[in-house]
Amino acid sequence: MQDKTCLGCGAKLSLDPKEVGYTKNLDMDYCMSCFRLKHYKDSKTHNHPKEIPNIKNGSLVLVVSSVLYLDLMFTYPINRYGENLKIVYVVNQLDLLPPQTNYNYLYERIRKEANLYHAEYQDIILMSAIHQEDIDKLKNYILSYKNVRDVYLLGVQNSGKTTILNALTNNTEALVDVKAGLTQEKITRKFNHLNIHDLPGLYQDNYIHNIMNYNEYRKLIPTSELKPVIYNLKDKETILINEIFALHLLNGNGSIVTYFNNLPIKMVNYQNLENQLLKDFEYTKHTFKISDNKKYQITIADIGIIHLMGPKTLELTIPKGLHISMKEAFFL
Ligand SMILES: Nc1nc2c(ncn2[C@@H]2O[C@H](COP(=O)(O)OP(=O)(O)OP(=O)(O)O)[C@@H](O)[C@H]2O)c(=O)[nH]1
Ligand SMILES: [Mg+2]
Repeated sequence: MQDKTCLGCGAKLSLDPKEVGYTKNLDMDYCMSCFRLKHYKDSKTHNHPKEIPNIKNGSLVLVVSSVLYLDLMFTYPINRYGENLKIVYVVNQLDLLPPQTNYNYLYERIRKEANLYHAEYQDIILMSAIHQEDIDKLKNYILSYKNVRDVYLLGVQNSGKTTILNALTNNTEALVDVKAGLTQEKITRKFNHLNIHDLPGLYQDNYIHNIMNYNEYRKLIPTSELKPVIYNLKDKETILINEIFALHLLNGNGSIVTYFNNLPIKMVNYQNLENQLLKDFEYTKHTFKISDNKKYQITIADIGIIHLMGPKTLELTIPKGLHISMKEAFFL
């Protein structure tokens, strides 16, 4: 008899409390951890998956990324996971960006980034898994690969892989949530004649789940449109974001546009910054210098984006263990 797997995360159901798919009763459809997440929004167990499952040679691989953290999109060695893979980059959660976003610019900017990393791919698709018309287009796109039998959804945690699986197959049994590393094992379903495989997320160490527990970080991760908030900062002025990030202008002045999940932001006195940062974390400082007058984007882990134009020098204070990058802006 085949092992029964949890409908929520794909883990093998087990009566052993040390296993990820632990349940008290093998007649249950969900493991204990998924049951608690589904019904009580509580998540204390489930470790993050680290293994990359084998991908059958010649398959179609949809590499899914949230539009929020495009800075790392082309850094994963996808080609190494199988041979003759047909790789398609899917930029999801487009609805998080302001409605006036210029998608042609976004697309060309992503292509430029792909070239920088010498990424090989069939296409780049911009979409929102929550929009039915985008899902319908994706269905037709997948079906246009006549010789393909297996389609894999691969990408970092929270990029929306399981949401896409559910939408493509009209089935909401698999759990979706901002819980990082929710899907534990491959979940396979039929879509027409194809097998669609939802893979556990590629584990990104230095995202917000690395420094906070689920109940804290779930309020920070954006799940709906990010409203830009503009600050006109002068030389040596500082803003404090959610008491854990600070941006200080070392040199230059002008507007800074922040995109976060309604996080509280206020101007503070730099001399007194240490006392205003939450004591729960150790902090590090990063200095960025912009010499030209192009628009740049600072991406803070999976939490938000700051836009700014040069020339400027700024210092960012963030909790130690979080990823941060500065690149030419992906959207305007
Ligand atoms: N606004 C918006 N939210 C989305 C979209 N796609 C997924 N989400 C949300 O993003 C969160 C993560 O979605 P999942 O489908 O669980 O992500 P995943 O890639 O399967 O994550 P792991 O299983 O942890 O690797 C959930 O809260 C989803 O509701 C989208 O297109 N737009
Ligand atoms: Mg998932």
